[in-house]
Amino acid sequence: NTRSVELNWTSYHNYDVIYSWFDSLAELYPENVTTFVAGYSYLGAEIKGIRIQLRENATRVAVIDGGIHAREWISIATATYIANQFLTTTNSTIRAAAEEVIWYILPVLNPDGYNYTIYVDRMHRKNMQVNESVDCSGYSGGSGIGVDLNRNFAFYWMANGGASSYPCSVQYAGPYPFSAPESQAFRSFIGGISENLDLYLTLHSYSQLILFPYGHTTQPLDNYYEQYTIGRMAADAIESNSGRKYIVGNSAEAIYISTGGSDDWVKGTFGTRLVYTYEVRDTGTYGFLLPPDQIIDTAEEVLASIPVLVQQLIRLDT
Ligand code: PAY
Ligand code: ZN
Repeated sequence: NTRSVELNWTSYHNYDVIYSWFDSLAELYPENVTTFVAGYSYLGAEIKGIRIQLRENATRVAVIDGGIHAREWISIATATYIANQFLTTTNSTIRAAAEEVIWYILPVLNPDGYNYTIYVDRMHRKNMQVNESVDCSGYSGGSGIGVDLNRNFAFYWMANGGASSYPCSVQYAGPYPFSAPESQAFRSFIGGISENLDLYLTLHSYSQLILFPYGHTTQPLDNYYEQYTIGRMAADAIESNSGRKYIVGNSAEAIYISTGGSDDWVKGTFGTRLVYTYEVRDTGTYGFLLPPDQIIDTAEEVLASIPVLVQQLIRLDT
């Protein structure tokens, strides 16, 4: 019998601690929680997730991920906070939403990069893949290490800008789509559950935005209006929770043109009805270095928007 591990949200934790906590949850809630490994990182770390099903007859499936970018620590802490709340909340609205859906939560899609930001270079964004030898000294736009996983997905890969073929760039898209083991792991994981996938929520920081596909064009997607309206409702729920304003729009117009993101790939490949990229706190005061005393408030505001997304999914179905 392993010792039970508890997590807190007053500091940031490395993936070993998070994964041990997952194991404890699976022991504590054997009826509702299982862990799974989506695949392995470049350096061989597990990309581990937790599956939460509170009601036996739940059929809708949702994925929440975080940490695709190494330095965006708050996305990881928010994902674990949400998992914990789904299991322990006394708020009936949150509980009801949690029960409607089978949740797959993968807080650390880029474990190697996350460790590197904890122990070596706090501002690293990419994974830790070794690129073809190229001298990045004297280049201020990034380091030679790694691929930007959010440019490595096979949907309009490197097609319309906002991604780079230069290995030193922070937005290096990799030599070909799915060249990174982490994006491959995500592909095979999603491939296995895509059939009933209704909601994909990918957490990033920072800017306080609720983005939806696509990143390669400002041209509205098929259900633009639906995604926009529901995104707007989610932003309203956030604002009533904390007073924070989140701007809603498709990626290309609300932030910038980009290609090869996980959101666009999920939408473009599987047609998943609701796909959102949340850029959580803040708007630049601390940026990626969001102090740990803001973890709970940030995670709470994100959590407050989840019942809205679930209720709208149900409405669309009926
Ligand atoms: O879905 O359009 C999208 C992705 C947008 C994000 C990206 O570049 O991948 C936006 C950035 C991010 O979270 O990585 C925003 C931050 C502030 C950045 O590094 O530019
Ligand atoms: Zn990001």
